[in-house]
Amino acid sequence: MKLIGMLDSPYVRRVAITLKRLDLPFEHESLSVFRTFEQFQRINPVVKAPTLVCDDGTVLMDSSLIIDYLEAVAGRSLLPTAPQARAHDLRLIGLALAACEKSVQIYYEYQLRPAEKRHEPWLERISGQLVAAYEALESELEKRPLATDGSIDQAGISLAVAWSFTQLVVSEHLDATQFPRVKAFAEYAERLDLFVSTPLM
Ligand SMILES: N[C@@H](CCC(=O)N[C@@H](CS)C(=O)NCC(=O)O)C(=O)O
Repeated sequence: MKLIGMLDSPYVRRVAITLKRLDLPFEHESLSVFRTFEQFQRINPVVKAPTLVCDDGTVLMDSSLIIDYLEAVAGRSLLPTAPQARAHDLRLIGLALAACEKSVQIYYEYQLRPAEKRHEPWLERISGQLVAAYEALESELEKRPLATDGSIDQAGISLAVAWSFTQLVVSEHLDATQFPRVKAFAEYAERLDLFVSTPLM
């Protein structure tokens, strides 16, 4: 299998960490959706990171769909099977992915759109959504902390990857001190070998 995309994308990083967590061997081609657009396009005309090229040549995209496939290959899951526990973890993952999406949108507004074309109401809306996602994550961790015993599952991977990415690209859009549990968990995750060997930068 070959993973295409750069680790400064939280979606690529969650897939790379999941591949390692599931002990699946893979190659990694660190192509940029911007700087190496045409090279990326030759592999996946839609130019979405992450892209996974399966051993039979099938080209997959979207991190959650790729992770679904990886779990089928590995024959095990990083989600609980009991419905209530699964719903809890899926809620954390949904919030983390929303935080990634809002961070990317804010980042693109500043990096890609000319300043005179920026639409303030849209920026306010997505910044509010970003904060709302982390508020909900903080409240979930207050109710039920994630384990910090050396293990990590998909909810923890997605949450930590999202937080580190937000801190890297749009930290000025939220006050990190408002989310001490999210921050502490991400710091725990970033010290794990899985994360250290899959650096954001
Ligand atoms: N829902 C997708 C989001 C992937 C995504 O938006 N990736 C960005 C890079 S961080 C990308 O491909 N951007 C280029 C584009 O959308 O044209 C996932 O989970 O993989």
